[in-house]
Amino acid sequence: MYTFDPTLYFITDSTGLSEEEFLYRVECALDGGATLMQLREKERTTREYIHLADKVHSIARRYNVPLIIDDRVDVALATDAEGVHVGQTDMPVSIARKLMGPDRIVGATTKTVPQAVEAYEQGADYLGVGAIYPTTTKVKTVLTSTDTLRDICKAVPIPVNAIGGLNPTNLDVLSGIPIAGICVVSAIMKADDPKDAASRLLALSRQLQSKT
Ligand code: TZP
Ligand code: MG
Repeated sequence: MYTFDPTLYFITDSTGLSEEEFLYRVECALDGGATLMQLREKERTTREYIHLADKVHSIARRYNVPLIIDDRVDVALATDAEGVHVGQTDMPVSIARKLMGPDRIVGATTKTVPQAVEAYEQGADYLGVGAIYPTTTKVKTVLTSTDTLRDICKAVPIPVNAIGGLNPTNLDVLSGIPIAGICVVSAIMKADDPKDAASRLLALSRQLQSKT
C-alpha cells in the first residue's frame, strides 16, 4: 500500500496555461507543501494526458508526493502513477480497485452517505466530498452541505477531504468537522504566488485538523 497524506491535496487544471507555465505552477505547489496531488485534465487526448502525467510524475517524485490520475485507470497504470480518482459516472470503485491492484491508491468522489459507504466497501482509500462552495472549476457540480460532509466523515473509516471553492479565506465552515484535509484547484493554480498559496493552505488545513 502506498502511504499518502491528504492534508493538502492539490488538483491540477492546465486550462489556458502553456506547458512550461503549468509545470512551473505544479512545482510551486509542491514546493509550498502540497502533500498529495492529482492530475485532472478533462480536455486532453489520451496521448497528451500520458505526456503530462509523465512530466508531472517526475516532479512529484522529487517531492515524495504521490500522483493520482483523475478518471483514467489506463493512464494511471501506463504512467506508473501511485493512484487513480474516480467520480460517480466513472469506472466503479470496485473495478478500479481490481485493475489498480491492492497497493495503489484509489479515491472516489461522493456526495451522499450511501455513495460514501458504497465507495468504501468497494475499496476506496479516501473520499473527496463537495462542492462545498460554488466553483468555476466544475460548473455543473451540485453543492454538498457541511452537515452531509460531517455525516460522511462519521460513516466511513477512511480519510475524507472537502473540495469545491475552498481558499484561505473561507475554510471556517469546515471547523470542527473531522475531515482529513482539503482539495484545491484554483486557490493554488490561479494564485499570483502558488507556492505561498500552498504553504498558507497547508498551515490552515493543519489548523483544521487540530480542531477535531
Ligand atoms: N469536484 C467538486 S468541486 C471540484 C471538483 C473537482 C473543483 C474544485 O476546484 P476549485 O477551483 O478548488 O473550486
Ligand atoms: Mg471523474
